[in-house]
Amino acid sequence: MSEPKRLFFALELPADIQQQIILWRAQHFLADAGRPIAAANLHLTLAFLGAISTEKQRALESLAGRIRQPGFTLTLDDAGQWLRSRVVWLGSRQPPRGLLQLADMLRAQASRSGCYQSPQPFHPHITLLRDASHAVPLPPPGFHWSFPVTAFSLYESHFSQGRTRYSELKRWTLQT
Ligand code: 2AM
Repeated sequence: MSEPKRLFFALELPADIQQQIILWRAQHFLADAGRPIAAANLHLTLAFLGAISTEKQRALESLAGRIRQPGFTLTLDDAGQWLRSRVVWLGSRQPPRGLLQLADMLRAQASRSGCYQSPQPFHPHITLLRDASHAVPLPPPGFHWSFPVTAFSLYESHFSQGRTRYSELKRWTLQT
């Protein structure tokens, strides 16, 4: 039997926006603010699944494939810090309804399949810095990225040689 994998559903960010975000981050955060997430690892988690067996993975993939939902536009215009989880994040002042519906659906499917889901409301965010244990000044408002979301994906998180890598396992297209 294969080892359980650490999986999550997430939205990918377009590569040009990942690059713009890391340039903006370098301009607005000091080097000691926290550990920066690599451009290619910037993503927005919809539902975290934890360590999942192949059998449960297949069941969750089949449920995800039944989701019928239109795409939406995501705007990133908010930033904050959670001192408890030592994370600095980028998010949306007004998350689109489509994003909240998609995350709710995936979280409900995960929960019904026995994956623990926090009862806390979903707070869509893209982690920019980890290990940010001291309060950091946040960039002035006015930053803004917008892009169409046309798909969501299942990712595996691997940790090896001190680095985390995410690989996309499967992708589902949203309706146009
Ligand atoms: P984070 O960036 O806020 O830490 C892969 O680890 C992704 O899953 C990250 O986006 C991470 O969110 C999220 N994640 C990891 N552990 C989690 C948990 N226990 N609950 C919810 N999301 C989690």
